[in-house]
Amino acid sequence: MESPLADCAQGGHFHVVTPLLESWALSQVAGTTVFLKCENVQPAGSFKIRGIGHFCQEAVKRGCRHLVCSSGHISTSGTRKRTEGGNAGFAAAYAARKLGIPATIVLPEGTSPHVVRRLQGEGAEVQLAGKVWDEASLKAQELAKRDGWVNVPPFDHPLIWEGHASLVRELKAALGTPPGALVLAVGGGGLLAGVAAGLIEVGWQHVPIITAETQGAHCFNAAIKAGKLVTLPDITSVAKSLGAKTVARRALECTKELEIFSEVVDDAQAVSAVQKFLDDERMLVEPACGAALAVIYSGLLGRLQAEGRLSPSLASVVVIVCGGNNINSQGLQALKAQLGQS
Ligand code: PLV
Repeated sequence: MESPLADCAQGGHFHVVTPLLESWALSQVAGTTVFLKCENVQPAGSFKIRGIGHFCQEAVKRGCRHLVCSSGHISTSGTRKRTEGGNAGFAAAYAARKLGIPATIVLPEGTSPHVVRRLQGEGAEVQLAGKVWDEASLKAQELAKRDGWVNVPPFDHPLIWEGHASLVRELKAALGTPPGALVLAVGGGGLLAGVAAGLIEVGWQHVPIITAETQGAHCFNAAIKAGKLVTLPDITSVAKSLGAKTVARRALECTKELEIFSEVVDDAQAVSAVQKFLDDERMLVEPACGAALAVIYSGLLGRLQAEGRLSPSLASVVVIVCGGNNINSQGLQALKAQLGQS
């Protein structure tokens, strides 16, 4: 059997080509054919492995011997605070195992033992540092000063975008002709920057992108409105995986090169979309992904069409089902209870 490194040297990658499924239920709601790009079935649970896998492979080619990633978000449920593992951390741990090198994932103190065990199960060493992610991130940066150690950025790096761009190449291979619009969630803007790069690469730069954020994690929308980068004071949304306080500069630049409609939904719409999607498609995703699905379920697509901003007759709409690890049936019930939906 070939080693993962040999595989990597031959240009192999760690993500899988994901299914593009037509959704009858979402098509009914949208009044147009909706395709789901199912990133929820990627190794490590989300689209993140595309960019992070690529970044880690390139880092190793350039001499990296140890990967470091700070990941994890504090979430509050009632009076209880707990830390969820960031999807970037899961992807980095997975990539490191495939590359056969060690990974250290730095998480804030108070991270649930479940998350620690899962990352350790991927073979990663887990260090707990600081009370919040920013402090864990400082620790990771300090560790990355060691010889041969490299810090894995969750979204703000050209190699991350290059990796995410593979998603658009797959869309082109599966669809042939361009869709009428693409829907995706924005946290730090890495997915957006990668999809934009992919669209430009395959000559589909005229395809409009509808970006979805939740109120309280809306740093991209805030930046568009201000015409410059904005740092949110705090992340108050339950969609913690969208919880970057400042979007990547490149994401804001994309608005000048492509047609982008930035939408903000509230937590209730994102969580309700998660529940509807579970019932309609039998797939459970994080509220971060629910934000994108809410563009269809909450009628925002129809509104953009009614306002004449999007064509009333779209060829099809592709929703990027970004996935996410921080959800299970109990977690969904807790979110619904928190938002008065149960
Ligand atoms: N989540 C990253 C960064 O958080 C993380 O470490 O969890 N959907 C899901 C399921 C995600 O995990 C993320 C990113 C996004 C969407 C947004 O992607 P981005 O950051 O590239 O815009 C802050």
